[in-house]
Amino acid sequence: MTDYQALDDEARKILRDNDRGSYTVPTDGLYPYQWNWDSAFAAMGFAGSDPDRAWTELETLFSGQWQNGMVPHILFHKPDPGYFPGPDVWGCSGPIPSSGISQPPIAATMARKVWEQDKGAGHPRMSALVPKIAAWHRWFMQWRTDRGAVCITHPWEAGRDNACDWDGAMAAIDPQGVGEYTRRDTGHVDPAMRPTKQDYDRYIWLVQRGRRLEWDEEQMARDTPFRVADPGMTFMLLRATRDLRAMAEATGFDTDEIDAWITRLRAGVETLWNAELGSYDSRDVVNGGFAQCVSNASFLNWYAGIENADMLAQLDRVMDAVPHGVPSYDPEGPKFDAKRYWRGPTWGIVNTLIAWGLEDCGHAAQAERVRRTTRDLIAEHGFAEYFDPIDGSPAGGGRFTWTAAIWLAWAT
Ligand code: 9WN
Repeated sequence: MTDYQALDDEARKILRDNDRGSYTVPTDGLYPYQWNWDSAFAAMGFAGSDPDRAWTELETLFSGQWQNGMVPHILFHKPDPGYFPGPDVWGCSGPIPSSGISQPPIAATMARKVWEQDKGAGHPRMSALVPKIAAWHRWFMQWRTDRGAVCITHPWEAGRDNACDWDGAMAAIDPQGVGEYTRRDTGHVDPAMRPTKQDYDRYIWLVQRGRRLEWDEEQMARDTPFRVADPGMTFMLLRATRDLRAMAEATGFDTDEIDAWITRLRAGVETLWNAELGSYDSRDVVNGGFAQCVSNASFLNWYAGIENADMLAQLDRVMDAVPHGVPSYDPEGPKFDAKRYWRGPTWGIVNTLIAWGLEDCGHAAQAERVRRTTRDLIAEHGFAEYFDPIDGSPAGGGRFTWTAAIWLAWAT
């Protein structure tokens, strides 16, 4: 018999242990800083028991916002030798030492969830966040869209680091001159679960390029080998912009510009439909080709309020193919790897977003299937970063903030 009470207690303890006062780290050791979308999940995890702490999490995230509106993917609040690349490699000059790229924009969605649970005392805190979130979304619309679809300029920006989606664009990078460096991630977890050296050389090469161009968006966009329109980012920004609109309306913030973003993003989604594959897919903006990948991000269409019968059939297919879905890459695809990070494993956080979308669109049975499989994975294997979709074994870092957060806010 599963002891749900003990698991709830453990989830709360993980959040407490990873709490650094005004922000949480994803997990002790492997990820010692504040990550953008991890933090948004953490806020959701705190909301049920401590809305004040949930708001603080989001406020700390936005305290690192750059003047151009960008909210960095990592805030390096305190130096820590346990992670590479650190602030010295990024060479950024925002209000808090940070990385020079962003991450999946789910903060508006989570802020709305916190506000819904804390409408009274939370109202002024939500109001204060709205213009900051709007500035971030404006930055995405100005610098990260192609025909309305949201592009990434680095695999880390998508939050799905080594997804097969980027293989073509990554192959176009010649990482010559990247030099010697020492990875830290493979000292914390099994290298078979992490991106390869080929991937890392290119990750670092892209960081070095951004730094050389002083993170100037206009210059970085010129002649870049890596610019990929991502269904995950597009669906997440579309959903988040709708959530931003709801909060803006409640505070008297102008909604005209937000409406125009929604229209553009909605059009962008259409450019990501790969008819040959029968799925939403990533599109290489540099050479125009699709990646030919059904990933877990392909299934975020409902989360963005978009119905699609073909995707429903795809979802049934991939969930039937493995016992512990939703796999991050098609288990019947040629590149499937059950252990390697975003090339096959199941990620509870993405499952959460997929299931919310299914539920909102009236697909209760599918939503429940995704919830149950995620709940059982965590109950049986603990609060891991992600899971092997075939045998369910835990992978990556343990005692993970976002896995604890989804457990408390959604999975049970
Ligand atoms: C690089 C913190 C982050 C997540 C990402 C996940 C992983 C970092 C890394 O960990 O990325 O940003 O070093 O592997 O892919 O989604 O936000 O949990």
